Amino acid sequence: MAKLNILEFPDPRLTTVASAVVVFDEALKLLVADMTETMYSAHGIGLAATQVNVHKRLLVLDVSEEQNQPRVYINPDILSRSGEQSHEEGCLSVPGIYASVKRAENITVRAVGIDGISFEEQLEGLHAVCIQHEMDHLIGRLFVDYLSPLKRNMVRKKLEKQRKVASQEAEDHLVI
Ligand code: GNR
Ligand code: NI
Repeated sequence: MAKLNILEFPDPRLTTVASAVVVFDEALKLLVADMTETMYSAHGIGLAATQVNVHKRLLVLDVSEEQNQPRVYINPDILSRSGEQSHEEGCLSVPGIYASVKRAENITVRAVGIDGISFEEQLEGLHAVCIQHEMDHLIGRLFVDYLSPLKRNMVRKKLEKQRKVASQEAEDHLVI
């Protein structure tokens, strides 16, 4: 297995619209295994293929307490949505930034599993939030896109600053 590189905002590749998975082969299984490892290693509860620069409609998630229930959704579709919830969201592609986002409380999802078999699920709460967040990635949308342009610009500047500090620190370690 391998840990994959996660793209970060405002990388334009994160705005790519993913296309449907058509081939269910060993390479797809390997991608799912690598994405799952990458998600756990980054302490995320979900990861969309878009975030690792693979523009196919698939995502992995694990919203369990013990982080021992990985799930895969290939070619996911939301068949119905109802209710409303606001949750404080974060994103591995927007590190260190959190904002409340309003989403549907209940959704019915249809997707295909790694075995190529279609399934349907009713989800609520955090599981529903996470699927909606991941499915947004697959159409090139980030949670910061729900913020005002002003706030989004503040996010961009904060990330730029974080990266500058991190690279300066890396340089310091080289010199000393
Ligand atoms: O790890 C993550 N936590 C999270 C918290 C609230 C709402 C959504 C998420 S998903 C995020 C991982 C990620 O960036 N997935 O795309
Ligand atoms: Ni995300």
